[in-house]
Amino acid sequence: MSTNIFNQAVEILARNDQGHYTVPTHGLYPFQWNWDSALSSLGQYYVDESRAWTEIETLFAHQWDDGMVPHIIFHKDDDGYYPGPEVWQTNRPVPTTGITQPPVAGFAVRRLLERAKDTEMARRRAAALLPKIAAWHDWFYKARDPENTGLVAILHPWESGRDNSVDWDAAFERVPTEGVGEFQRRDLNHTNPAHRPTQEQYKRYIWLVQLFRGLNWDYTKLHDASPFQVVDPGFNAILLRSSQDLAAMAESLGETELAAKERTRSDKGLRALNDLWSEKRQQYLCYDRVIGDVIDSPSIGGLLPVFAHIDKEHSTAIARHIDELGKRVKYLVPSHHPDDENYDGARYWRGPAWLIVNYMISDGLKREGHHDTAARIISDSVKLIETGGFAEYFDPMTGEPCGGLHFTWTAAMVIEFLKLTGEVA
Ligand code: 9WN
Repeated sequence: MSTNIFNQAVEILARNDQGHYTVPTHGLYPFQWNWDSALSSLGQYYVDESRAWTEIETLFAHQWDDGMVPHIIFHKDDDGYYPGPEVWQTNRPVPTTGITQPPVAGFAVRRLLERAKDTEMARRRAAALLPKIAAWHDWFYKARDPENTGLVAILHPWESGRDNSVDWDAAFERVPTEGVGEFQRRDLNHTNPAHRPTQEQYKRYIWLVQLFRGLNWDYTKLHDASPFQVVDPGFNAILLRSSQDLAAMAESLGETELAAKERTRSDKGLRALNDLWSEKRQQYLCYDRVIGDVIDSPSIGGLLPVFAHIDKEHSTAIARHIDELGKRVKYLVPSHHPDDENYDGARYWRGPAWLIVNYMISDGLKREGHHDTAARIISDSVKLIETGGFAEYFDPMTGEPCGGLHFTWTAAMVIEFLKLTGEVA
């Protein structure tokens, strides 16, 4: 069974491979996405080590001069996706969007480096990526933390990677819809509308793009101009983990100054993250920077920090929290708490389980010694695939496959899980 699943996953990676980058799935997402590529490289490694590095190198070949690494790279024309390059108008040689996505590349590169069979090649390629990842991290602090708090804000829900999370609902109310002309969504041609964001949310997504476009994508202006500035603990934890991993790599490659800078940043960020801990919810919460208040929404964004090196007390509480969730759902980890009135088990980031998030959470739990909780997450993830195929996300109660099919990062995570558990040698 496991070998069969493994082979299917390898086939999906091949099916979505465009030579130097991979599409998340054909039709629904016909371009290169930022955190999809970083995480997918971990699965590609087992098929072709050199190809895994290429995936990340292609992403960084489109880094902006200011250090930002865009969320989508539009390598080829394709009118199957909206909003395309004509909406973003970022004026790049190869068009890209003008916002970013969770910076998981530092983590992925370290993992590739540590696993390397061809160590000479890996050290050379990691050394070339190091300053680029560092420049991206620098960009975050100058563009998204102007008051030097230690934590960065996202300015668009698409940056979080958790596009329609309940976390953004209240802050999103402040984003107007006036002036957004007619547009035609393409996602609904490929998937069930009940699994996707609503039309109202799409109007607001586009309004923000229009605002930023009007500011010529100048990072010095975007933060303060945006009516949506949210500090997402999950997003920050990914950045902090990447900083920690970048520091470790920098040290092993003799870049001591860079290592020290990334460590200092990560220590400060971890301290600041503590202020987002909720005793009531036993998890971290988002913070709305515009109104200066926490957002009391029990989503997976508040459990994901276990991926960074948070303190023992909080990682233990998160493990307990996930054990409790495990009694409520058939398949861990729901992206939103099932007891919350806004939970919706099939709608994208408002309830469904996602394998990439499962992977990051289980990685953190294992490191902190919560092996049973991690094992349950991994075994649920593999079961979801066995029954539902390689879907984009899954209903955590029923296991119903939702969103797009033949999904690259789902396949990559399955390869990771089967290798990590030793189910496939
Ligand atoms: C917008 C590609 C991406 C993921 C995101 C996921 C979804 C895009 C969309 O698909 O977002 O970026 O159009 O819905 O939410 O996490 O990177 O797989």
